[in-house]
Amino acid sequence: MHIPLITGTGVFTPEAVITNADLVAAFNAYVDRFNSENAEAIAAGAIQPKSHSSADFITSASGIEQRHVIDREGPLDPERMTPRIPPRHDDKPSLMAEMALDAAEKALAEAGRTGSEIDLILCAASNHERAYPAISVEIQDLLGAQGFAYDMNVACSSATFGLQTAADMIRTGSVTRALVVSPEICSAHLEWRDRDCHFIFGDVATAILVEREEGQTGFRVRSTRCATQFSNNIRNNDGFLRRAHDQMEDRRDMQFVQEGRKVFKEVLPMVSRHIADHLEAEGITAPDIRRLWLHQANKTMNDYIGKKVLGRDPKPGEQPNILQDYANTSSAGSVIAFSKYSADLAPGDIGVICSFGAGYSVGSAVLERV
Ligand code: CO8
Repeated sequence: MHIPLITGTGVFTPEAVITNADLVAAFNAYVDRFNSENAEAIAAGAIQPKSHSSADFITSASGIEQRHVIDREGPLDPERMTPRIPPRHDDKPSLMAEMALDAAEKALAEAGRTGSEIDLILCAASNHERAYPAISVEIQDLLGAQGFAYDMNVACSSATFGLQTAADMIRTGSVTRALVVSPEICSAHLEWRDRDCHFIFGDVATAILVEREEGQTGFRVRSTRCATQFSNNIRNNDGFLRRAHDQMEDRRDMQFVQEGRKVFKEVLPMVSRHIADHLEAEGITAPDIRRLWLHQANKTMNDYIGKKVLGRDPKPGEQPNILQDYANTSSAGSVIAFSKYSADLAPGDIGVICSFGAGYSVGSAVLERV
C-alpha cells in the first residue's frame, strides 16, 4: 500500500467580478420592468409581483460580497439575466476543459510535475457542459497525460469524493499520480431572476494533485470519509430527457432550486456529526486540529460547524472563508480555501477539508502536513 500525498493545488479565477451592488441594481431593474409589464395581471391577482433584492440582506444572510463569473454582462442585463457564453467548435477546447487546464497547470507547477506524469484525471463537478466524450478525457489529451480519465458529479461534494477516489487508487497502486479538477460554471445553472438565490453562486476551477508520498513533502491524506442521504431540497431537473418529456420551455426547475432554510437546518447536524465521527475514527481530538477548510456556502453555517467541531469559537485564521470573494462555487469552495490557506502549516499539523451540499452529500479528508 502507498501513502497518498497532495503535492499541489491550483485555482483558476475568472477576471470578471459582480459585486452585490451590481447584482442588486440589475435585479431590481428587472423586477421594475417585470412588475410594470405585468401590471394588469398583478392587479387582477393572476401574477404575484416580484420584490426588490437587497445588498444588505445578501451580506448578512450569506456573508457573500462578490462573485467571479465567466460572463458579467449577461446576468447584469435586465432583459437577459443569464450569462452569454458562445458555443465553441468541436475542434476547440471546451470551456470546462480550458478552465480546468489552467488550474491543473498551476497544481503541476507547484509540485514540479508535468502533465505526462499524470495517469488519472477526474473531472469532478456539479454539472458537465456535455454528456460525452467525458470532459476529463479532453483534459487528459490537452495535458498530454497518460492512463485514464472520467467525469463524476456529486454536486458540492464532487471534489472531496474525487479526492477520496484518487487517494484510494494511489493507496492500492492502480495509479501513481492523479489530478482531481473541478471546473464549476455555477452562473449557467443559476436562476438570476429569483431573489431567493440570485446571489448565491460564482464560477471558478480548482485542481488537486495527489501522488505517492515516497519521501516528498506536501499534505498526507490520512483518511477520507464520504456520506450521502437523499433529499429533494437542492435540485435541478434539467437533463437529457427534456426533449422526450415534450418539454422544451425553460421551466424554473431547469435551473438550481433549493429550500435554503431546510438545507440549513438539515445539513448542519449531518455535517457536524460526520466530522466528529471521522475525527474519532482517526483518533483526533479538537485541540489536534490546526485548520478547517469548509465548504463555502454560507458564513453562518461555517461559524456553526467550526464551533461544533472545535468546541469553541474558531480563532481568526483557523477556519478561513473565501465565500466573501468567490460566493458559493459548489465543489471548488473548500479546495480554494485549502489552496489559499495551507502554506503556513508546519510538519505534523493537521487540517480537515469538508464539503457538503446537494444529494445530500458530505465529504471530508483529514490531512497532515509532512
Ligand atoms: N433580498 C432581500 N430579501 C430577501 C432576499 C433578497 N435577495 N432573498 C430572500 N429574501 C427575504 C425572503 O423573502 C424572506 O422574507 P420573509 O421572511 O418575509 O418570507 C427573508 O428574506 C428571509 O429569507 P430566507 O429564510 O430564505 O433567508 P435565509 O436567512 O435562510 O438565507 C440563504 C437564505 C442564504 C439561501 C440560506 O438559507 C442558506 O445559505 N441556506 C443553505 C444554502 C446551502 O448551503 N445550499 C447548498 C447549495 S449548493 C450545492 O449543493 C451545489 C448545487 C449545485 C451547484 C448549483 C450551481 C448553480
